[in-house]
Amino acid sequence: MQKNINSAQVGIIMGSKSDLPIMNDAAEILKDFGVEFEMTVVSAHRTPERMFQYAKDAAQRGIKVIIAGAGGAAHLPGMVASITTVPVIGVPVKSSNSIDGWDSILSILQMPNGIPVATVALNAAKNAGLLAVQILSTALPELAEKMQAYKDELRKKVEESAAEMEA
Ligand code: RP5
Repeated sequence: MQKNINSAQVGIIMGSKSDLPIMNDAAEILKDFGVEFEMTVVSAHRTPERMFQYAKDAAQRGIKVIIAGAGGAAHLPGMVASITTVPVIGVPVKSSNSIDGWDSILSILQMPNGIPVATVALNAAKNAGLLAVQILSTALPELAEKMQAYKDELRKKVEESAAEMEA
């Protein structure tokens, strides 16, 4: 699934290989939902030309959603969003160069008007994967059904916990 670049619906990119342990959570969700994706390293600061090219080509390669993770001075999601019309979900990573995570969060969250990035919680690549599935499912009823089943499962688990606690 990950290697089939041509049919990938979601592009997962990250500023460094060191982000992979966090970003893998997005990949796992996409695998669970059967969504084709690609995954690679694109650094805004260390490979700006690569970042530009990735963002420039994404739409015409068929990418529908980009999930971009970075830590510290996390400029990757915002810069990619400035270049492409593809929606970008930003994952702030608490990386080795992050002071406490807030730098990553605010670098991704505080975008200027006109260039939105859908920012998830710190290290919340799982939610980024789920949000990507939800975006795609607006045009894919089968995927929407799977998402409904996922939510039903969450509800059941909470109801079970409540019943246990109340017993
Ligand atoms: C960011 O710097 C990357 O996204 C990563 O979160 C952080 C540290 O990168 P490495 O020094 O581990 O390559 O650009």
